Amino acid sequence: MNTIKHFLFIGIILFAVSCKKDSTTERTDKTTDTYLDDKEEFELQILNKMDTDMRTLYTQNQENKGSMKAAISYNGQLCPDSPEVDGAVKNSINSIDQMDYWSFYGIAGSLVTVDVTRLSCGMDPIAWVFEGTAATSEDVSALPFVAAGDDDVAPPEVCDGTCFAWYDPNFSFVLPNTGYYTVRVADFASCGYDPLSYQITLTGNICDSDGDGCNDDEDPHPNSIMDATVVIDGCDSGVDNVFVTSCSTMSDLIADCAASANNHGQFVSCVASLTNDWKSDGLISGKEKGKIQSCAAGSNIP
Ligand SMILES: [Ca+2]
Ligand SMILES: [Ca+2]
Repeated sequence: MNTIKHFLFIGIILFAVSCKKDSTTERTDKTTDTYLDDKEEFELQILNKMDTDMRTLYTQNQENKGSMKAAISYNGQLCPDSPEVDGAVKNSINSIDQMDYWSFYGIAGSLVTVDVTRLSCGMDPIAWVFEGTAATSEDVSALPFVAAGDDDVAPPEVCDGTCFAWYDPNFSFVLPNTGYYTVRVADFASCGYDPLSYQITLTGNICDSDGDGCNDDEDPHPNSIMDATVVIDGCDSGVDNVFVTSCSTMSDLIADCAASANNHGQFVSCVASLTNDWKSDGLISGKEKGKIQSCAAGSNIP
């Protein structure tokens, strides 16, 4: 960069810094992003805040498809209000395949907020959310784009006066479908050196969809049937539908019998096996066992 360009670049940064400091000095909550919903517009915002050299490098990296095909691994599943810290993310301008990946599970219609706070002051975090999970960085880019955030809230005060003053991501969106999502985190226009660390926190109805204390990725019934009593094909046994294990209710296990049975006899036999166990374990009385069996026998399952 020649001297004039250099001062022009610094001048633009200082101008940007002064504008931001005047407008926002505290962390603020935002509801749904509207202006960031469009992926291309978001990319444009990114490009616009780069100087020429950085933009050229970024574009070259984007065009280098080979570096986008790196196999990825997920750092873990994000759960609400449970901050996770990672320090492995690299400067993505120089190595665009060095991004961080997290997953979360959520149900359609949930409002989810992603907050990324830099712990290394030299970092400039940026985050994207895609629907689904994938095995390579290129495959992630091909997933449906959901939302992204970049310069949304001020970095921790301790970082004032260091490096660039680009802000940290804090953005909200509504989940279009029930299932797993990918959160991709990268460093962008940092002045720091690897590794750059950050804290990521998600809030919203994610991770433990049925609220039974078992995270979805370990819950054999992530959407447990929580009816007050055991109901089979409309027949209410009147027996309390309790958790048989920490993650599954009686009705969950009866539903499993319904799903796996090839004929009605198999279903009734499968339920009988369950109720025998529950009676032995003292969960139900002999009379209650009879009520559940009666409902199973009278059902049209399968
Ligand atoms: Ca659960
Ligand atoms: Ca469950």
